[in-house]
Amino acid sequence: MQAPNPFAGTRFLLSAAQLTQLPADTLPEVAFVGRSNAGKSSALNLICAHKQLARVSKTPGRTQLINLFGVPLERAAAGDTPDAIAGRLVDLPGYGFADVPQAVRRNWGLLVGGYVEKRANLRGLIVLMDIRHPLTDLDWQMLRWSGARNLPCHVLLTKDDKLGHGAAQAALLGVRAQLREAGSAVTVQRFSAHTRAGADHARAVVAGWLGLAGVPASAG
Ligand SMILES: Nc1nc2c(ncn2[C@@H]2O[C@H](COP(=O)(O)OP(=O)(O)OP(=O)(O)O)[C@@H](O)[C@H]2O)c(=O)[nH]1
Ligand SMILES: [Mg+2]
Repeated sequence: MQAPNPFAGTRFLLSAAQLTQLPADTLPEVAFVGRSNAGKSSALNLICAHKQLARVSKTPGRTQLINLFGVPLERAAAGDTPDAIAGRLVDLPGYGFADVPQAVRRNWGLLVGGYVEKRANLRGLIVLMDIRHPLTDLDWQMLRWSGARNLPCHVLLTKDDKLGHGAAQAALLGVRAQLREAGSAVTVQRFSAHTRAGADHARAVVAGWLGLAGVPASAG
């Protein structure tokens, strides 16, 4: 029998346009970040097995909000408070889209940079990159921000279904080699929200970081 998905029942909590609007930093958080259109929302939805949890967009980069989702506490632990949450998943605004005013770019840097560098309860960062266009300048920037505070970081190479197996595997090895060369300890996997390839592993990494029951903390 398949183990129950620890993210079942995850629900939308709130959107924050500024860091001051974030809830108190008492619960563990895992954030999803990446180039706009990389597949962040699709990955979040697949991990939570909830098709419409995070909005999948046709027009990339329009919203500059931090969206937070609550992962429910296991029923046994929640006891009399069935709405209690164990941690949060955080969908950060995407980067790298063309045609946005300088002010929007600056705001993105303040919002996402501030969150990734300073959020005390952030346990790990999932960085999503289209497997056909990995490691852009802003991807490296994200990896530097997380590296600067020794934050665990795991890369999902998304839209794996767009490449044949050989090309996808070559892309994976190429990204791993570049990270190794840069002295980075970041882990990488292939992922597809369409075929669900890599979903179980990604879920285990996130669950491990959040300390959810039954998942080894070192997953990944
Ligand atoms: N083929 C394929 N398409 C995907 C996959 N994941 C996402 N997409 C498509 O890519 C587009 C963007 O997906 P989103 O999940 O909205 O990406 P996002 O990173 O959240 O985008 P923004 O929130 O705008 O930054 C949508 O049209 C998705 O259907 C995948 O694994 N395979
Ligand atoms: Mg999105």
